[in-house]
Amino acid sequence: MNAHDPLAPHSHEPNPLPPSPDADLTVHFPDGTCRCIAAAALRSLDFAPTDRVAERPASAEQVTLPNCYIVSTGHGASGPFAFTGLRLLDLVDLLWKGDWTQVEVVSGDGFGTRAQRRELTEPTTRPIILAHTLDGRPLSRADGLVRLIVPSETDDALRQVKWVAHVRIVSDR
Ligand SMILES: Nc1nc2c(c(=O)[nH]1)N[C@H]1C(S)=C(S)[C@@H](COP(=O)(O)O)O[C@H]1N2
Ligand SMILES: [Mo]
Repeated sequence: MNAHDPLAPHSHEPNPLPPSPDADLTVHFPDGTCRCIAAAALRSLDFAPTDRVAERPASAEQVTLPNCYIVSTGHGASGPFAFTGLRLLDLVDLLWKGDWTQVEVVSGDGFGTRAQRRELTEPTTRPIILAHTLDGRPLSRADGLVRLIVPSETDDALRQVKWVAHVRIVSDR
């Protein structure tokens, strides 16, 4: 158990330093199992079908969101950026067919956010994505490597999680 809960409110002073060179992502399932996904597989969408999900959902594709800003009250904003990545919803649908109610996304430096199922499934042209590409180029480790982009969050950048290390699919039921 971490001394500090990464999903609890935290300071919005950004951490400029990547926590580790390792960028692989661990996806944790509601049944207690987990699966390691290489950052490269997010780009190619070439993960082997699991025993849980036989086929890739028709919607799984790379999405580019133009005009993204990383806005932080007190220390300015940067952008516009075009981030490309996989919808968080598509990652879940690719890997888990059972019940789920929310998804927690936590970085290697202990910073995280959660999204409720409703937020992920509502139709929108600006979905939450796991971005691996910034303005057409792979995200550098310093820029986050794999970064959650939440277009609806335009305040303290608290949901724009860099260095995503864990995606936890949670079922309350
Ligand atoms: N992993 C991680 N992600 C993070 C943070 C952090 O400390 N660690 N800080 C957040 C905050 S408060 C801000 S303002 C932005 C800063 O993003 P930037 O470094 O790309 O400007 O990252 C957000 N994402
Ligand atoms: Mo921030």
